[in-house]
Amino acid sequence: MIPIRYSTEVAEAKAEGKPLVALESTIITHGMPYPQNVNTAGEVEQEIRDAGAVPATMAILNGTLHVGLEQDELQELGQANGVAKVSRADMAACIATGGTGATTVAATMIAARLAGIEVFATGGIGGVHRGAETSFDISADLLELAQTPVTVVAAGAKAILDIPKTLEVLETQGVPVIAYGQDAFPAFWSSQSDLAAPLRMDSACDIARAHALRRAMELPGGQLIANPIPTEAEIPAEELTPVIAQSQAEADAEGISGKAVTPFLLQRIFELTEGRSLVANIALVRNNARLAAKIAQELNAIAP
Ligand code: PSU
Ligand code: MN
Repeated sequence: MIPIRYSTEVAEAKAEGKPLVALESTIITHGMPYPQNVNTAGEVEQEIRDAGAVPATMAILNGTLHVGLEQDELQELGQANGVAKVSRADMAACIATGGTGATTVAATMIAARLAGIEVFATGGIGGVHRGAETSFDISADLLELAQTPVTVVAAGAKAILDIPKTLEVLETQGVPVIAYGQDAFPAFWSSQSDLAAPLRMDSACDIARAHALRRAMELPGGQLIANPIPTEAEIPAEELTPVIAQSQAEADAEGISGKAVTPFLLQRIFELTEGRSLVANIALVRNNARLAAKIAQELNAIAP
């Protein structure tokens, strides 16, 4: 009924019961420029294989939900112009109308659930935007975490978001927010923020056990694992604060709204830092892929 297609690699892994890690595609089409987007996607997939799991990059291509992309499909998606950014609201519509779309965190979680994949690695999640008290801009990613049972590994939240409000919404929605290996909630380009994470775990095994326990307790929703960027790849907050403020001011001045906000800010920050933001972004996504692969392996070792 759902037009779904598994890549050769993912189909084999499923048949053999190997651990799988889901990956999103909006980071490819709307989060990074070409060709770094395609190169990074390939490197992230390889990190997962090297760590003993199998990557499944999600996307909708011509009305079919793809779980795992073949090399040529990834290349094509990474170079295409005008690909839709697809979240929970528009996923079924995109498939129904034969469209092509890149999946956000929310849509990737839905695709992962359909494919029986419980662990997902990305860079940063969407959250509560600054000024949300007037714009009402709160990412659908947060509500997805409250209802779809996938453990998402991200590097915390970007300072383009209102981090305290993002944590408040996650708390209200009953989403476990777990910092990996430290007390502080990491802030994407910086390993530390001023805020303590609500929970802390120091091993992939504990994260997998908590995931399995939530499943056994029939609690809806997933877990957010906040994995700090490796310190050698950090960008000092002082450097980014004015860049973020300028990007946000431009977005406001140009009346950018809805799903265009996050891609606009990411692109401006990339330009204003002359690509430094991208180097850090690549390092943290790879780091998240490695942790997600470990969690997927641990989860596989726990009886269902
Ligand atoms: N944050 C990032 N990089 C990204 C995104 C968010 O640091 O690439 C992407 C993800 O796909 C995320 C989406 O799910 O943007 C959130 O968009 P919105 O804020 O419109 O919900
Ligand atoms: Mn939004």
